[in-house]
Amino acid sequence: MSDKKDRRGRQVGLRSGPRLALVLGTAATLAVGATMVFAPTASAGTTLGASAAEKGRYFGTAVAANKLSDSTYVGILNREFNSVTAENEMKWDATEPSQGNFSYANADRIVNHARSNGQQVRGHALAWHSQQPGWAQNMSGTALRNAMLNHVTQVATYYRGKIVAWDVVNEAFADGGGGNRRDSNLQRTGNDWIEAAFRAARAADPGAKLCYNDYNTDGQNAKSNAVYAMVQDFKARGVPIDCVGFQSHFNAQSPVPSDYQANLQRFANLGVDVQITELDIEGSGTTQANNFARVVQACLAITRCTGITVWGIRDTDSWRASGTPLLFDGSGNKKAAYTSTLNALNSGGNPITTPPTQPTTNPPTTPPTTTPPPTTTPPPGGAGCSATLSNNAWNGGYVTTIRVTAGSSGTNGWTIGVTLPSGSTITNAWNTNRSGNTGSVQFSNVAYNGRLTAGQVTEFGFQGTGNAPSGTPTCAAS
Ligand code: 9MR
Repeated sequence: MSDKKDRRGRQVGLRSGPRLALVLGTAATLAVGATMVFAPTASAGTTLGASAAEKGRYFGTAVAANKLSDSTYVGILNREFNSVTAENEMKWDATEPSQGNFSYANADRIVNHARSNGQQVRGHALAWHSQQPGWAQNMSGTALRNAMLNHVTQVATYYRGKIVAWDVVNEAFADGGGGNRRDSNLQRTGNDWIEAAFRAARAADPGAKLCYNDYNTDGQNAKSNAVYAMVQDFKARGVPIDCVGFQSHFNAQSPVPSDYQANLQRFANLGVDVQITELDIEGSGTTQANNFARVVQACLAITRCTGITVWGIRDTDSWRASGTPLLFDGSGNKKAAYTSTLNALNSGGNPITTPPTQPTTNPPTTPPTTTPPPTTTPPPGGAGCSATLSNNAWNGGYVTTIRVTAGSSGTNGWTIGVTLPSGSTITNAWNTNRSGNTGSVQFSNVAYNGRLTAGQVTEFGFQGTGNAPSGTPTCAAS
């Protein structure tokens, strides 16, 4: 084994192997399995990875395989980060495009790049309702359960020894006040599908930390309470779970919660690691910089917060580029948010000059997914678009998710019409521009989700009081 470290404090000559353990440095963090140990070096304090390493943590980014030929992108990636997550390349649709045929080329490009640069790898994501291959979307019951377990087993086995932590299950809880599981084909195979996935992952790669990962669980709310209860139950019953990922996609409607640190701490107190897994914060300037610093400070204040991953490198690499939510601008220059993040990592915290406001409700942040068209429902004929709605309702309120599907000509933009029942009022909406909040309400696309290719799908949502809407929304494409 080599104990050589490069000038950024990263282990080089890293050997893989499920049970290999390295212990180096005074601030060593030990992860059994694909072991990565961070120790302070002379250059700590000048890059995100080195500064995090000095605190015994990692600082990572999501990486897209098709950007590994972009020299600006790769320059920043290699200089600043000591952990990577494949943004899409390890998802089910990417790794098992037809049943039983596994395809790892793009994921391997990321893993190999990371390993040759001494960066650790987070695995994302083994079992998820979204980005399933068409063949899995078509399945149900025992056949789907077995296919999912086989997928978990095969992928976790293939990468055994190379992944420090896996997002075994992603986004399995519904938004809104009910604290319910999200309805999905996987959920319909039985409530125990999550623990079955964790057990399969543990058997396949006993050295990887196994995480549950979700969004809108960053503060204490009905959804995070439900995840908390699941983790508590898993720990009590010996279901293998080691960590909880908090995606931390923040914007004006969903700011860094005032109880962010306290919420992460309560999970850590259950005996799991916590990780900030997909951090991005829309905004600019001082406000954005202060929010990034707050997140870093929260993690550093929690002994079991083992690291932070930002969801992309430059603003232009982001899944929501128009919100400029990352640490580098489109040219690769460091933003104020970069400096505040680095300073917070080095000092354990910057003063917060602009405390974020806390909304009265904690709005969900359903990601605007642009998934491939399900093979079960062919795209509607002709130009135009179609929409369906689904609700998560409770006594006095609801969250509605609208799924927009482009017709055969695709869309440059779309407008959806929904009629609310009498007494119903929308209090908040996301991933859409809204006009009106009672009666007949119109929603149109925002910058990042208007352009859809034929059959492509995107989702937006809103929260309201009173009764949830029903029926089929109207959809007009431009
Ligand atoms: O950033 C990813 C984007 O490129 C994909 O189109 C999208 C498809 O679902 O997934 C994005 O990543 C998501 C992550 O896998 C899970 N949490 C929400 C992220 C942002 O949507």
